[in-house]
Amino acid sequence: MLNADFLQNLDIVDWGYTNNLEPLSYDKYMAWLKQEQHGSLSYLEGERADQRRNLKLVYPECKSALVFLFSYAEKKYALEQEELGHAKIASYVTSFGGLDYHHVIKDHLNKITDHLKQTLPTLEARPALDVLPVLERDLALRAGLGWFGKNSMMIHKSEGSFTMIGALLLNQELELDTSSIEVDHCGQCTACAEACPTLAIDLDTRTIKADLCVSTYTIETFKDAPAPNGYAQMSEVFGCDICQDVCPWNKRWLRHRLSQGALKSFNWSGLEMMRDTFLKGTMTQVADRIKSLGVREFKRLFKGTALERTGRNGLLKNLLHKKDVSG
Ligand code: B12
Ligand code: SF4
Ligand code: SF4
Repeated sequence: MLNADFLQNLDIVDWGYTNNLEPLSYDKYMAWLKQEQHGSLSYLEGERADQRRNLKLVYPECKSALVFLFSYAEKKYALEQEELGHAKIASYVTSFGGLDYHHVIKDHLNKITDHLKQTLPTLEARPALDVLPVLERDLALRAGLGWFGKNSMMIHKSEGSFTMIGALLLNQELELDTSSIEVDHCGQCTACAEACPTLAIDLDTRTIKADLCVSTYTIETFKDAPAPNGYAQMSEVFGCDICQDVCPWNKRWLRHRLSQGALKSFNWSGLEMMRDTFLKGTMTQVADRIKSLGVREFKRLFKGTALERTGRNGLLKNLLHKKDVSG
């Protein structure tokens, strides 16, 4: 139905199928909201929280789902081999040819739908990728693709956690085996919580306190607001990968990958502007470059990239809270 070469060309490293429309962790999600751990992320509350209870509340015809893991580990580690400046941006931003991953993965999901329709002409599929009120990590769990790490990431045993989850909600069941649920492989490890500079990880519930997370502050907070304690000393200016960088399951991926030969060199095509603005020089130099761009100019230069979300002013806000940015 889905051949390996076709999927590999779309950077899909694994996929799974489930006909279980209800999350296994919905009660944990609701408890998290009740304790107000979602902080300023109000789009996770209310009606959109109710809808997460069952895929039918998002797509009434839904009978099953295919879930795909899109890996960006190779590109992430290839970039780390390059000579870079002081400021860091989350690796997913630079891993999809400079484009916002939503556009790229949605395109891939549409290609998969077209492919499936060749043998299943009555199939209807709705892509789920961040925007629909779906607990995507839980959906990946039900499709057998990994477990919830203590940093709350969906971790795949051989692919690690540098993956994006994309799903197709389907109007019919497929003749496919449903996968068994992956067991927890974190064991006694607590490396992610120890490494998180803002103490955002709650090891007991395997969730994060969203307002303490640098990812929230740098990607989801657009106006000036107090930065989480510890942020000023960090290099991160857009997103954060620290709790994944230290994870033994990602280190294991890298060890295994390097045992097969050198990483492909990083392809800068489409990323030149991002490199020259953000990934060279000191933090102050980066801030100065952003200051010199007007809001419209920034929008034009970074159109279609993940950086569009915060825009010029949001990024400048992130930079001006850095200890080593002068002026
Ligand atoms: C809101 C959001 C955020 C928020 C809140 C993050 C969070 N941890 O909740 C912020 C802005 C901080 C954020 C940051 C990031 N995000 Co985000 N985010 C989302 C979004 C839109 C919703 C997540 C959500 O529902 N959170 C609610 C909380 C309660 O859920 P949870 O943390 O997963 O907690 C679950 C576990 O605790 C679990 N659980 C705990 N114990 C147990 C025990 C058992 C037995 C079981 C079954 C479950 C379980 O139950 C909870 C409920 O499901 C999803 C897309 C989507 N629609 O799902 C992407 C998503 C989670 N984000 C993603 C990514 C890549 C990131 C970043 C890495 C980006 C970056 N580099 O900065 C960081 C990672 C930070 C982190 N450690 O989580 C990916 C994760 C891919 C993966 N492999 O896991 C997703 C799935 C987007 C996608 N389509 O790929 N994100
Ligand atoms: S993404 Fe960064 S700030 Fe957020 S929990 Fe992980 S290490 Fe902490
Ligand atoms: S760092 Fe350790 S505890 Fe955290 S997610 Fe990875 S294996 Fe689990």
